Amino acid sequence: MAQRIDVLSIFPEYMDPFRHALLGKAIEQGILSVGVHDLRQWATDKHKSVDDSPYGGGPGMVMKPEIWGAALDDVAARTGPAAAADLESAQPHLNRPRHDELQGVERHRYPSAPADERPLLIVPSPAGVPFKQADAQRWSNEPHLVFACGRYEGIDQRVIEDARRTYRVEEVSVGDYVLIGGEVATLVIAEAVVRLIPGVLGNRQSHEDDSFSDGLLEGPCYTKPRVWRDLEVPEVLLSGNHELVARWRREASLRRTLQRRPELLEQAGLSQQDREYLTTLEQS
Ligand code: 6GU
Repeated sequence: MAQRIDVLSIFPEYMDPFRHALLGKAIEQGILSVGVHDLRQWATDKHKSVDDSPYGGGPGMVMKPEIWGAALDDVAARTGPAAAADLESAQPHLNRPRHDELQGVERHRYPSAPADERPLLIVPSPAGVPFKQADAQRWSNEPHLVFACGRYEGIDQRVIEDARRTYRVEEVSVGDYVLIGGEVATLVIAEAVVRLIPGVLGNRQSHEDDSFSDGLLEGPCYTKPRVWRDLEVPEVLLSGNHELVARWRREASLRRTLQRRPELLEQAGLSQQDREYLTTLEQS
């Protein structure tokens, strides 16, 4: 099933990265189709205004509900301006050799079948729930994702309420800081999701080893040369002993997670051996 992403934004040119690299390749391969739509196409007054002052007063502007309502209706139905041509990849990648293709590695879908036929509307907002790798995994199975990029102080909340009639809706934040609008957050989320769609990255192992997939941060990695500017690659990685290498990597992961994100250790699935190793670290 080819998956589809639509994006609504007053700055559609922000979505140009979709046309490049992995995202562009997914489009090229027919794995993904993307529609980017200028919200102003649904503005009705002569200045094509999309915002107004907030009820209750205060600084900033709020995005108007009528425009968002009409735009979201059209995107769900692929009618009106939302029926326009899809985004095209910036470069033809189709017949290039892939450095990430592994022979004999089966394609994998993350489990979860949406029983609900409504598309999923994602509303990036600093006031949303934190976006996590588990969300990326769930959403990589969705046939149709729609991103609503707000600017100014936000979108009139009734738009989100009303959209639940047509969409399932999730409001998410990409971190504890404030961006000018939802566009860059949309790129972040879309990249995290699309790389998990089967066939977009060459092999499954490469995302099962990702930071967060097992609840821990990934440790450091090395390549040739063995010595570079007097700095040596850790000896164990040259040993050819897969079991020792795996244990070293696990410990490097645990060390880094303890140092940088200790709160992750509470949720990670740790073995008795992991716990003993952490105890030795905490004692030194
Ligand atoms: Cl999703 N949007 C905006 N505007 N700011 C953010 C964010 C999203 N996540 C963190 N900061």
